Amino acid sequence: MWNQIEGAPREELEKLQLKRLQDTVQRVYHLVPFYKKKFDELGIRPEDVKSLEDLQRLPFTTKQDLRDHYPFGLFTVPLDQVVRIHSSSGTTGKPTVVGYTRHDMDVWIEVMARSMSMVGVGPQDVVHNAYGYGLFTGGLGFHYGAEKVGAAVVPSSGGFTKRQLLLMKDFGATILCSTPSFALHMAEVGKDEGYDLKKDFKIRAGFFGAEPASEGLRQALRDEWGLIYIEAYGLSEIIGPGVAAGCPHGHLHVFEDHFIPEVIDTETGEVLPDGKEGELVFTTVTKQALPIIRYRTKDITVLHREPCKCGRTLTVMESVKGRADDMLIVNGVNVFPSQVEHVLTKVEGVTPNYVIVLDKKGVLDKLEVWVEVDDRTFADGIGALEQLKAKLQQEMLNDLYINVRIKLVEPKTLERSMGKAKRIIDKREAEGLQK
Ligand code: DLL
Repeated sequence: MWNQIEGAPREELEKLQLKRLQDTVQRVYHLVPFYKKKFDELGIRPEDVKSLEDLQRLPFTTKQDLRDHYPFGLFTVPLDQVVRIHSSSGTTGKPTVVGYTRHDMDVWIEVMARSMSMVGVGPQDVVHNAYGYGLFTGGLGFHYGAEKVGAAVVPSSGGFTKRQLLLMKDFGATILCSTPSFALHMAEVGKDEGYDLKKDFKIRAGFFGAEPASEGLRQALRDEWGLIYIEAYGLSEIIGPGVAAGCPHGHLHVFEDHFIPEVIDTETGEVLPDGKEGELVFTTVTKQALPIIRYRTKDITVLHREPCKCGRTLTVMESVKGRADDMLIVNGVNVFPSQVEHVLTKVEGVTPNYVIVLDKKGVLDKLEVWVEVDDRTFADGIGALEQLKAKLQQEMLNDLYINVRIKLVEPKTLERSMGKAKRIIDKREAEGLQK
């Protein structure tokens, strides 16, 4: 454990959380007109926050609120105290802008160091960091965390897959940081280049995050690279990566002495008890430049609060199934892309490279999945492909209760992502836009 607080008794942790929450509420109320207005409308004064339960009475903050105050309207400090600015583009509208004071950077580096300590990353390690460097928080977040624990960081960023493989091998990288989809792509290119992934590389663990990954995809990465899969979770609005990190027992621990998690009913906004699935909401309690009260992440998960075998007492969040935005409702049945991915990883003959195409046929939604077959099955000819298609359709029906049209495509024809994979093509929206 990097910091003893990760294993502190719950009462001690909650006392700290309450004190920090009270300070944060005072801070935003007095320094940010947006929060003062919202609190006043609800008739809440900062002094009313007397227990952690009172958090539930506070207003939510959304991505739209950040956009409406673009670029620095929700900052609590003047720019001369800001030492870093990041931004995420999203698909529509203005980008979201986040800022850090020196203190915020120290918090971020601390939680990244805690994440890296999950598998004892230290001076003996070479960390190959293939998260994108730039406005995206992935690259620089992992970079500073790896330096903090004393590892040698290779800031390779995304892209240039063949060169990355060469450097990983020649520098003897022991840790890989990347999106799961890019790690899979690297494995594929590595094999094509004639590498023996387990013999030629020394990767012992990987920090994978920034997008959902099904259990099947995780297992494929473990098998291909022979590594320990550590999950990284976070979002720029809260700090970047380092909001939660997977321990060796596979539990994703939230660093809740800095970020308090809640799960709410997406429709009603009611807080749900532990064990119930809903939308994850975070309140930052130590951030200075951009503290956020009850930020709605749109990520769907479940919280658990039992102590873990690793010794941490921190709340565990289940791996995010997907974003509320990405949930597909196909003729009334809810489906996340990661569930489609999981089915694909169970069937021989296909690769977990896929795209979901949504279309409308009359009033009904039509869901088509384009899947890449592997080289061997492709060589087996038409009969084998027809059988594979029927099998996939049946498995989707068994697992997801929906009829899916499968389109098999040739090996290595779907676009590979260098960062977060784009899995959905929504033709329904495109048609709507044209009108
Ligand atoms: O993706 C930060 C990050 C970088 C996390 C590197 C982990 C590793 P954003 O670009 O702001 O920040 O995107 C945040 O990505 O709300 C989730 O929907 C998704 N996401 C992040 N981690 C995971 C994960 C970074 N482990 C959004 N599983 C979040 C599923 C994830 N989704």
